[in-house]
Amino acid sequence: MSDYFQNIPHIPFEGKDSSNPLSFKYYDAQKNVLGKPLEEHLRMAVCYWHTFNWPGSDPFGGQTFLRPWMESGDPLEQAKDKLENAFSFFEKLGIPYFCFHDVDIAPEGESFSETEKKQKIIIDEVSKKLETSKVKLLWGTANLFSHRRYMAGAATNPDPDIFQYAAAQVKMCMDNTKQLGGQNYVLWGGREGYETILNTNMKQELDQLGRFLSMVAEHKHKIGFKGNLLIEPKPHEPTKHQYDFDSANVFAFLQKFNLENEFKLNVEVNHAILAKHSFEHEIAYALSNNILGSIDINRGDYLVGWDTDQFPNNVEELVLPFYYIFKNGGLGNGGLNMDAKVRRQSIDPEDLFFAHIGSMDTCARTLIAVEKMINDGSYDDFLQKRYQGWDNNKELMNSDSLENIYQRVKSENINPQPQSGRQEYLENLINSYIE
Ligand code: XLS
Ligand code: NI
Ligand code: NI
Repeated sequence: MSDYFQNIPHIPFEGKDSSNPLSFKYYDAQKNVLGKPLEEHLRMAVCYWHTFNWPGSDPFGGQTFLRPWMESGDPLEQAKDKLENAFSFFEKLGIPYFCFHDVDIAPEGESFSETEKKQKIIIDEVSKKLETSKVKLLWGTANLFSHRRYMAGAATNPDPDIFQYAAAQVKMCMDNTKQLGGQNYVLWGGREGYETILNTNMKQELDQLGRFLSMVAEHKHKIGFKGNLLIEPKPHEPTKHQYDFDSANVFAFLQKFNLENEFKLNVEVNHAILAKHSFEHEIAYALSNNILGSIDINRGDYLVGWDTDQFPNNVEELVLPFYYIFKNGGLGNGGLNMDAKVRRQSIDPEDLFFAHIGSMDTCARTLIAVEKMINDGSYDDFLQKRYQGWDNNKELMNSDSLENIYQRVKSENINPQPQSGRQEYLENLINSYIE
């Protein structure tokens, strides 16, 4: 077995004046924030795929990362080596959770049964690791987008055999997630969409997706999986028209198929931006409809129009969404999965640590600002005052009619005056909470 991270020590908390790049400046796991330890609020997770599988390729060049488990060799042995190194990474970082796709942790076989055997071998190894480790599984998911069989979709494929293959794969991955004590199960519909309506029967495909998700919900209850089922919206990538474009689109779809109580959302920061929303918009929408499940915390690039999956490092951008989340009771069963990768020139083991440390510090620093914001209450007061007129006008939301309102506007000579929205005042207020 290799020991890729052998030169990296356990990462300590040293505070913001430390000059040690391999230490936390803000992420003090046990610090009491809003009544409980910081790590229990943030529930941060390492994602297996970007941190241990992604080779550093881009459309113009291949692998840049030379990790021992990526060298040629027996794929099962490589998977075990990767697993050992992954757990050493989790422990040195002191991260409480991780997330994986089925194909990230074990190699695929020639047939479904062979793949299942290989999955079982590795899942049993993961089980053993979890027994002696503090790390837990935030969520598992099936990769229904990388293999060529899924090029025209998984649940939405024109070929029912591919639908069946995907269904079997999801069943297996849900069972494995349950075995590992996973707290959620995620579905990101990477290929559930289309390139051109020329070759696409949209109604048929949407019905297939509805049926597929109904079976997923049914299976959850059948096996007694207690975690949440989560759908992760994303627009335009990899297909031109994704069926799960954004939170509102997914919510409408769920309601159509009577699934709105079975699924919640896994909202990803950069997917929100790609949908031409802000992250806080997606969060506020999900919370307004009681469907926020979990977060993929990453960041995009202002100049590059695709999913760059960078580690979050900007507190200003996260304060408002975190405020909504934590004012509303927090992440519940969900967490902050760092669905992010280092840049392809960041080829050393310590680069993986710098990335994760920075993003954990950013989230911790944001939460500390949000605690001040909640305790201070000025922002909340502002919002309440802005809408307080509605407290004295309850009939408008219940029993009134256009006719009544029309009569009243005339008889009471209602002549409203516009009020300032105070955006700049609020921007300054929010910045004042950041330490
Ligand atoms: C891709 C998605 C993916 C999901 C899990 O853009 O973010 O990584 O989180 O399949
Ligand atoms: Ni994601
Ligand atoms: Ni993504």
